[in-house]
Amino acid sequence: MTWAGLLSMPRSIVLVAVFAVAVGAAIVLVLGKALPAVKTPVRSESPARSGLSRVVIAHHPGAHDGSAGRDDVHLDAEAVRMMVNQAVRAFVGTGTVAEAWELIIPDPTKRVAIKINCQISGIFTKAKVVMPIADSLVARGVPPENIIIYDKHDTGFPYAGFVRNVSGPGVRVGVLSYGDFGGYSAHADLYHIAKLLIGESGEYDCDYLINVPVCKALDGYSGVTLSMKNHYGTCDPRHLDMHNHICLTNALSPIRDKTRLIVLDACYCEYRWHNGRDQSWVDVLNRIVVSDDPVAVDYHGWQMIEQLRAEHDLAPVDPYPYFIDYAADVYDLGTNDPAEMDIVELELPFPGDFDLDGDVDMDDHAFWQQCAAGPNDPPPSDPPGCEACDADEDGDVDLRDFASFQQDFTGSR
Ligand SMILES: [Ca+2]
Ligand SMILES: [Ca+2]
Ligand SMILES: [Ca+2]
Repeated sequence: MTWAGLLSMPRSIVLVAVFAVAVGAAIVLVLGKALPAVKTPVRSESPARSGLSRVVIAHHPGAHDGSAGRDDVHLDAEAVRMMVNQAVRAFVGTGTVAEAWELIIPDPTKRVAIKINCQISGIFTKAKVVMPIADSLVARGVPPENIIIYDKHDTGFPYAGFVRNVSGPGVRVGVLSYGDFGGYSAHADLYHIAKLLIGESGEYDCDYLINVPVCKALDGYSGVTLSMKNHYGTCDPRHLDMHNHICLTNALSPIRDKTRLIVLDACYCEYRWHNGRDQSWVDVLNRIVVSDDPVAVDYHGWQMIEQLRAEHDLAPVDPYPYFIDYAADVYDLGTNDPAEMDIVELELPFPGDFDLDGDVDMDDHAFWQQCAAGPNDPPPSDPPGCEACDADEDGDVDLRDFASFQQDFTGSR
């Protein structure tokens, strides 16, 4: 393989032009206030995949540190960052993570609300999952003070790694139950988040919403808590007919139209509901699920929960999570049919990514070259880690291993 051959190797990633802005869109009026009528598509579409809901499931076996702990502190920040960044990049379909965020956030002068779930102290959205998102928003040009991380309660904050910052410099973090970001509203439907999302107070008026839920069972209520249920407590206080109300909440225009991305924190998953600190039913999954289809995300999260329950000899969740079916069939919020999904599974780190930065590029090639000692000779001990270049595991780093490296090459991203 020559140098020229390496540089001209097939590259499957092709940037596709962003969709033209839809024409003739009507102004949507919600609660008497005009909202953006056109939702700019997030994804670069390839024709073969158009019409399907893309769902990216990233897995990094090194995300959890292997200890008995199940909190933020027990996650490897860089492994989680790789999962989040590569899942987002693969979801949008761009060459680089930065290019992906240009499409997710078309206008960086707007405010971005990030919904987390820190309702209880046993399972919660972790700061190490949200930090790569916030960092990418800042890199996109969003002022840190325009990034508002919120939940209704902060019960899980000490274990999740979040610290309230309501008015100081930097990314804002707070809870609606204290009125940090506008508090209650007279509007029954939007309830706590009216002022945050539709600017009733003139102070927040977030134009973009990113949902970062957790993976947990909710026996006795909605069966599971994933992306759609994550908005329920902040938008609608009623627990009657919960399955329909979860769907109604997610059908509200400010939530449906402002949601740019869903990043399911499935580093851990609580497969049996427990309201408290006891983490006996929290397992390690080391996964991140990214999509903009809340129904597809919830379908996959639900399957993960059921798989864990089966492994622990538990019956399926009770009640059955009807809201996922309703959301697809009645409310048209997405799809729960895998045949209508473009499911992308990422196993991380990528083979050939020797410097563990999420790509296989010239830097990795430079490392490979230092390790290549030819057939039948062991690779040098310096630099350390050369055994990673022995793709066929026959004790040397030679041209056959280079053929594998060539296959894995992605270019910088
Ligand atoms: Ca690399
Ligand atoms: Ca070899
Ligand atoms: Ca690189």
